[in-house]
Amino acid sequence: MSAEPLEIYLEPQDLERGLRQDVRAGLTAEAKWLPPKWFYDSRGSELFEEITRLPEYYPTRAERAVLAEHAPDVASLTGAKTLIELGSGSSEKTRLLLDAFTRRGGLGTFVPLDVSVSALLGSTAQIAADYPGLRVRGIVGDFTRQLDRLPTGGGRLVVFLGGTIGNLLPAERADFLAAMRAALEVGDWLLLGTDLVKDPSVIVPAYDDAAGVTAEFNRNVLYVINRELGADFDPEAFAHVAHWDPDHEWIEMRLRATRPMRVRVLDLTVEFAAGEELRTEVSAKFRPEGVAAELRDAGFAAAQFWTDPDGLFGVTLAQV
Ligand code: AVJ
Repeated sequence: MSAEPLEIYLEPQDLERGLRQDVRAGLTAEAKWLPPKWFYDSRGSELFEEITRLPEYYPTRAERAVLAEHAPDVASLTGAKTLIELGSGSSEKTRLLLDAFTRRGGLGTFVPLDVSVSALLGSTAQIAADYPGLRVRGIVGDFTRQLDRLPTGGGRLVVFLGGTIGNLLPAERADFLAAMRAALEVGDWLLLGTDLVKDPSVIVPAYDDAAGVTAEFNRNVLYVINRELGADFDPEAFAHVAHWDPDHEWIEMRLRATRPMRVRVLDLTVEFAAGEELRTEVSAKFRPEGVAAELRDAGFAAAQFWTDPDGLFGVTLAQV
């Protein structure tokens, strides 16, 4: 079957309004920040795919190892009819699940949801071609906002991989998991990927690679704002910073102004002092007991917790 036309719940004008709101809120704050979702235009999505292949970036490989081992368990335990993937990107690792479901039989529909139209167009066409008989319904949406638009009807498995849940701050995470629970019915399942707390000497290089791909990915958000909002950032005048916060157990990406700058964006003039940092991403790392507790607080029961052989990355299967 060919993929169905993308269902669009985030029109370009909604995206642009969201970007304007975030830029205004983040760049007028005392400590400047931008949310990470704006990295992912087509260039940013490509750079992220390149990151997943870097020697230092272990999460993708570790999560793939878990899925390679346990995808058949996911298929048999859930017996899902519909697989929904939030923040699907290329859906590359999800193929391990689709393969297991194909061998088992019974999965009828795959629903990837992402903010990136370019990523979805590529992934839905390829998956539809490679899994004949599978209905592929791509949804353009924001996983924090479009949970009420997911297909209904039970027999659902929602997968949220890559550790992307770590991009949410703790309070946002609680809201997100509660909304997820509310969107599901008793008997539905959630498969959640979480990067695990480990020595910062392993984490920091994953976010500050030798080849500079992550630095380019980080600066891409400034190119996006220049293009979409007509701003005049000089992205190359910002240095990439990866900072491990031991109290919160998260890594932050920041952009550090290498000289004083004045940036025009929207109706704002934004001043940067030399050395001032703009936070562009939080990527939280988890402890297994913490993941279970957060899921329990949101009304899920953790059924299985798996890690890769090196214990780098955790995947939890939970049920409502
Ligand atoms: C796609 C959110 C899982 O936090 O590790 C990669 C994004 N940022 N390198 C992550 C990212 C810097 C990634 N997630």
